[in-house]
Amino acid sequence: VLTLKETLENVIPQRRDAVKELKALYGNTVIGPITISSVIGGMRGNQSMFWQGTSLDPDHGIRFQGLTIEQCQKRLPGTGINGDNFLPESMLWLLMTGSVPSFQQVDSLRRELALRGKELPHYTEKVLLSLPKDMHPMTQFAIGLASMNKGSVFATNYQKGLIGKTEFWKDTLEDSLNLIASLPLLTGKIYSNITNEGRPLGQYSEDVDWCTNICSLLGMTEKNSSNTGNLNSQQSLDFINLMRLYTGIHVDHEGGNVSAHTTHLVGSALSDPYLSYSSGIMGLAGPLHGLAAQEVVRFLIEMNSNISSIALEKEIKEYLWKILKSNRVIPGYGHAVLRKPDPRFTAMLEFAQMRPNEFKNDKNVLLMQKLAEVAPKVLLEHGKSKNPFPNVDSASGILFYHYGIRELLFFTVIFGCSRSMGPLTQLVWDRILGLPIERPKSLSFEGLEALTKAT
Ligand code: NMX
Ligand code: MLT
Repeated sequence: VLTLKETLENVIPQRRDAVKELKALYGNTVIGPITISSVIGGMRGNQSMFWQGTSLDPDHGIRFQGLTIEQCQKRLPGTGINGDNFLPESMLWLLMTGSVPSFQQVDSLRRELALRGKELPHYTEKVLLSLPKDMHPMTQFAIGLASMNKGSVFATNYQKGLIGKTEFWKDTLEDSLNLIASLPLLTGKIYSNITNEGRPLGQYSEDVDWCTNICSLLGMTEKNSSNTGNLNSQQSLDFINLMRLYTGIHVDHEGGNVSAHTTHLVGSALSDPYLSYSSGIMGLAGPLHGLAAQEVVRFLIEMNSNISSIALEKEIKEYLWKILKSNRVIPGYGHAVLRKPDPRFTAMLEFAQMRPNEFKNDKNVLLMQKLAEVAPKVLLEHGKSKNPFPNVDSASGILFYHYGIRELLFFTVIFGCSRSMGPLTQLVWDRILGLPIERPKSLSFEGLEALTKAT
């Protein structure tokens, strides 16, 4: 079986030629206007980034190398055990190479990552242990990742002048695979820092998949002595599959989202993958982006303690209006690009709906479902948000909470494990294609004003 790197090597020449030809033949083709509104409006709608792995349709949502979530669920390999979700390792292969892997290819990548990730650098362990236990887990995450730049193969070989531009991608791939592989231990370390004075909650194994290791290190398997969630064997299997589903579909959301764009921007200065993705994580830690995952859980719990019954739509509406009138956002709703319910939200919802007995008495999960009916009506009436529908963060955190992960600030770390795969894939491709440093032109008020007079 060819490795991921060998498979990539076979794809590269044709893709390099195609991009070179596109630029040579059509480099001057105009692809859209840039308006003053977009310049002072977060560049909304500007089609100005090159991004290969995923694309986002406002009405139909995310596609991974052209495949919908449903198609990925049908076609991407899992463990081979009936009922198991596809492995995020499969998604990584798809994003990197553009093709659906075979079971053997995924299994070899699973094994490769498990071997690469079997220990954290000692200096990273030391840095993490020295952090205040109440420091936000996303800050710990970004610091941990940035510290790993000390071992970057790309940065070391670049400093020594050992590699030429056409070969940059190889060390970038090496670092990216090492980074992704390190995430179970890094995540486990952060979780044990905030819950267990840094003492391990579970075991790492070279024989299992990336998500099983994440779950084990969070103490979320039945046989763990800590058994964080007091899970029985069915719940423990379900939790691992929830983790596979979640981390399989949060990998990327085309290039313009804050975490992906930041990783790409920082990487364009030839910062190594650790520094680039650490910056992406800092962007993911914003409440309008990934931190909404924690905000939604806080919001659902608070709302539940303020309403007398989930069945009383009137009370839910009043609660939502109170938030809107105080100029706050309803977390988990709205999107910069999507104009329909987020299919990632639907996939997470379906996970709960397929297990009615597990969730029938969980009033937070029930409220999450009810809110998906009520909040869009309120947001439509409010009339501001261009998209009144639930986004990806609406359902995810509360499902993890159900199984026993109760530290709200931690949810976005799980998002960050998944998001590594898309932006780091693009970083490898940025280097394969030799893309230049990103450096758009900015305009002052006077500069914009002058342009209005010119037209
Ligand atoms: N609740 C209240 N107001 C909203 C919401 C919401 N959920 N969504 C948008 N608006 C407001 C928005 O604040 C803006 O108000 P103003 O004109 O006063 O600045 C107005 O509606 C127009 O915004 P849009 O153009 O619809 O949205 P935009 O593209 O600027 O922002 C989000 C997109 C996702 C940042 C925005 O919808 C939001 O803040 N949602 C809540 C936070 C959230 O769930 N974020 C997670 C996104 C997914 N992720 O993981 O990254
Ligand atoms: C994401 O997954 O990155 C979010 O939905 C935000 C976005 O696409 O802008």
